[in-house]
Amino acid sequence: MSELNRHVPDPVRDLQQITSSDITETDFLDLIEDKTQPIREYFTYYKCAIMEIETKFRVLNQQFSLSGETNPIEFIQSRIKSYSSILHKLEAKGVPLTIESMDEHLYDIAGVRVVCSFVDDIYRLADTFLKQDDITLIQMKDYIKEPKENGYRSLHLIVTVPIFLENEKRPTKVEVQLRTIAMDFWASLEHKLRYKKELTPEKLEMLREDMKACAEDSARWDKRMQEIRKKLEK
Ligand code: 0O2
Repeated sequence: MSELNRHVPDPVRDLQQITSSDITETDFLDLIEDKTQPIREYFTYYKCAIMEIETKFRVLNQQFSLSGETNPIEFIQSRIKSYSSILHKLEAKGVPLTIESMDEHLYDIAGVRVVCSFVDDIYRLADTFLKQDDITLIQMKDYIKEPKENGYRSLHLIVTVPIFLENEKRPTKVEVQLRTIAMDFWASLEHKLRYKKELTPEKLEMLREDMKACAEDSARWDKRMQEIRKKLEK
């Protein structure tokens, strides 16, 4: 059994242990606590990194409004990747299913999504954020300038941010996704489509085409709204 699996809650395995020995409820809870401790430790680092990144964007949002502009950020959403998504991604990458491998190979365990009204604000925020001297850019994917084949658009930044622990300064990876409200609306609908397993291939293909057309329409809307704002500012 892999290292990661050993640390991940596994009700079947734990049930087997309970039925094969006289284990009390307290022992059972201790067992769960003990087995999941190493991965929970990593998850705590990722949660701290999310807090750091969220604060940076909240500060930028406030600062932009000082110069008489409206706040560029509509909302921020953050999440830690689920155990099962981590396992699937490690398997898909063909790398060891260990906690160390997870920390090395997966860049999106901590995810922060910053949603703005206008495309220009996305680039301005990203630019200012990346200039901060404690942020290191590992990778940038600009799916706004070059959308995915299905129409997906967003700006993805993989960065490290240091988190300050009791005896250690620990650079921690976070994936930041910046997108407009329209891009976010599209992505959440497309995400639902991915899990519609009961659809026939023909229906699925039709919906994919529809989604692609929607992505193009909404990109045009984003552009027009941006132009209207520019005129209003003038
Ligand atoms: P979830 O549920 O958000 O965690 P890499 O991470 O670089 O090894 P990947 O997945 O190709 O490989 O990276 P990419 O393209 O930067 O995508 C990372 C994340 O962007 C995805 O995470 C989604 O959140 C989002 N994303 C990318 N493409 C699409 C898309 O076509 N549709 C939607 N709705 N979201 C997309 P996860 O791990 O797939 O999912």
